[in-house]
Amino acid sequence: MTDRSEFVVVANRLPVDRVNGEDGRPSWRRSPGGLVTAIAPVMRSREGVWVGWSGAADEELEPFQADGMDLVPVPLSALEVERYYEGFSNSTLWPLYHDVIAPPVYERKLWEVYVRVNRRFAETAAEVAADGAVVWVQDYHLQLVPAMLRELRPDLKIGFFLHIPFPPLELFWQLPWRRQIIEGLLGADLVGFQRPGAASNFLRLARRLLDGRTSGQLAFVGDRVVRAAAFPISVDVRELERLVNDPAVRRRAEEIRADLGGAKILLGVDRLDYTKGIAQRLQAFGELFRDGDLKPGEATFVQIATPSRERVAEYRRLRDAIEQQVGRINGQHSELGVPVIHYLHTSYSRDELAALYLAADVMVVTPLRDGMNLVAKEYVACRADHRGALVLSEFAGAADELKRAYLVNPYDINGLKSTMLQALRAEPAEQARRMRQMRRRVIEHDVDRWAREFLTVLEEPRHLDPPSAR
Ligand code: GDG
Repeated sequence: MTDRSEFVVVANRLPVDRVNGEDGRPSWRRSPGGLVTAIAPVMRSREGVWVGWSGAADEELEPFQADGMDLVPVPLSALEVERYYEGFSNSTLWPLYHDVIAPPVYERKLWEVYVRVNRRFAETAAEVAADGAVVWVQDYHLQLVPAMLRELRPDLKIGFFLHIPFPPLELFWQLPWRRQIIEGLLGADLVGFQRPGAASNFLRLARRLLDGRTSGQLAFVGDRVVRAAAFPISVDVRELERLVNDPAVRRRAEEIRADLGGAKILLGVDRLDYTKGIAQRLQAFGELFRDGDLKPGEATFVQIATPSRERVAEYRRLRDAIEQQVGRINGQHSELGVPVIHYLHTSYSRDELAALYLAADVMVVTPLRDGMNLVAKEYVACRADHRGALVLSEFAGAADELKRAYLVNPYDINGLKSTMLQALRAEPAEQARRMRQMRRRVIEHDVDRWAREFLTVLEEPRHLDPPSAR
């Protein structure tokens, strides 16, 4: 692959995972997940390339093709993985952007490597982009790329999308490198967020830090205009409907129900992350047994906790705490052969997840802060039968759209308890009424639409004057 491309995606990870074939030779398989599904058709129609890291440290790979996509690997050394990825991205930015639920680490040596790695991504993107190409940069790992890339290639149209929340000024102000991050993002023509509040937080910071002017969604930076707006991400509804229509998946859902002995099933599916509110929901569930509202065998909680960022200390502590909590609750309330919580620290196939969604009476999604939360939307997309209930945190971006969920404040344990009971005891007609409305929203606003809307706004010709000139 030598040609430069009209459409470039830049993300921390390439959209493929390495798999070892039966002959022991490695090959690549497309990673599951909405982002790749949404962007793959655009990649194909525009002959796009994807710039990202392969996932293995100290590996130099030539550009390659996989699943019909042109991929350009960016190498990272083991030290860079530690300081840029586990360090600045996941120990500084992730907790800071999620309401400082865990204390962010501010260390200069992490920042220095974040800058160095962002520059490498920007340089690679600059090499592969054709004249006037559209470049779409993804997420918090790469917030300096837009400005670095603009410096190298002023001809490009640059979009940036942040998948996680963007904090209010009062929190963002802690960051020793706050100005550099805002300047980095303002290198884009369009900065997309999950929620309108995040876009406002960003515009307020741009005004305050750079003495800039803003008007509505626009920030005026020198002779440039930058737009900041919300583009709530969504799921691939068609793929999920295909999964739940598969007879094998339906049989599996029945099998799960039978294995759990006819108990009502509450389900949690999360990366094991301190932002997801797993401890709060388990505490509330345990107390329902303590109070005598539920009996073992009547209801059971299935918590899938997908292993995540296990080299970051905060995540190891979280795992220990959750596992201790599950042990305590089961120890106190289970009966022989009838555990009240089924805790599974592993990752499952999409088919198994779909079967679990189908089997669950109540889906419990209680993050303390979440950019969007796709699990909530996946559950809704899977319930074409209009059964099941969704308990959803007000602090997930998805709450803006899924207004007919049973909305909760996950910090309010009594509120969580009563809402989980209410959802468990809802009449089928009430479940159907709520589910129908939520489904309408998710079906109309799927992940294709998310990508299309972002790119349409990014590419629309603009004749905008600063507000003073109007
Ligand atoms: C970030 C933001 C935003 C989970 N376990 C397994 C598995 N999953 C899949 C789910 C879902 C995805 O992973 C998780 O997405 P979420 O949105 O729930 O959360 P984050 O990972 O934190 O994602 C978030 C998102 O980016 C997109 O912008 O919504 O707010 O934090 O699709 O189904 N998939 C498989 N096996 C598992 O065990 N195959």
